[in-house]
Amino acid sequence: MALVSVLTPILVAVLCVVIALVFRSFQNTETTSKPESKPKGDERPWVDEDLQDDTEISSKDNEGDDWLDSGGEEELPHVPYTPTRYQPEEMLERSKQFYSLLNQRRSVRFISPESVPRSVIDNVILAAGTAPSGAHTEPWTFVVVSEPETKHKIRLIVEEEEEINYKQRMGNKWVKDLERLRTNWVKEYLDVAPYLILIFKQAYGILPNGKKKTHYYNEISVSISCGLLLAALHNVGLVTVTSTPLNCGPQLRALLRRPANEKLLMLLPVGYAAADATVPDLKRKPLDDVMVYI
Ligand code: IYR
Repeated sequence: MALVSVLTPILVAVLCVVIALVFRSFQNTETTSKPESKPKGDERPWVDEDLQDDTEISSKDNEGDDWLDSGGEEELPHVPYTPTRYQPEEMLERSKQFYSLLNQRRSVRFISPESVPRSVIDNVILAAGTAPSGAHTEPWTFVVVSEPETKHKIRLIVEEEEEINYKQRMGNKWVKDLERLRTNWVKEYLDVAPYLILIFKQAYGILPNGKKKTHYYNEISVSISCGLLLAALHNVGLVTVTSTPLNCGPQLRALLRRPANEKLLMLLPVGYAAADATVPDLKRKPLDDVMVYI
């Protein structure tokens, strides 16, 4: 009896320590582990952590003198600009031609291994770089990969993450919505396409003197430039599929040795369409469904 009464406080103390430890380890797994399935109510499961928009730089980051002062850049002369004007009939004809060209663009997942002239790739990227950008910061980096070993490493990273995405992170509704497009985590085109273009948005710039520069609206700017890139590729008869590998940014950034201010926005496999390529028979919305005249 005496022994029991001596042991009781010790037992209670041990029990308390065990409960505290269990509670702490539970809290740790909650805060440190990557969510493998998004909680219900998460409206944007396609926005991964790495791609959070850094347009609004937090006050913490803005402190200190590692940022370029406002108005810290040299003055800019303004010069006359007289873009080409066309007669109304010619405008109409050109608008039809351009629409007809773009209307033939499709996302293609079956790409031929045939080689593509490197100078064509240079030019489509120059075209993409003509996009407008917030305060003309040009916050984009286009990484063009043709080395087979690097393409294969990219494939391994993307397929490993995408398998988890499809099976766990995306959720039933999203996976079901994609079923009719017949896409899954197996991405043969990452080995086969002669080029992979990885488009990074620069969340901020880094000047030669080491100062950081604000990149206003960087995600919108880079997205516009991606749109121009898609049009430029289509214009030369090449195909691609707009892929956004969820949760692959940090690993691909490390593989391609890109700095921490660059976030992967898009990955475009580029080449000619395979001879036996197919696409889903999608229809585009009619004008009345997408335009409102006021
Ligand atoms: N990133 C995945 C899933 C995917 C998502 C959308 I939205 C698509 O239109 C197509 C695919 C993938 O590339 O398979």
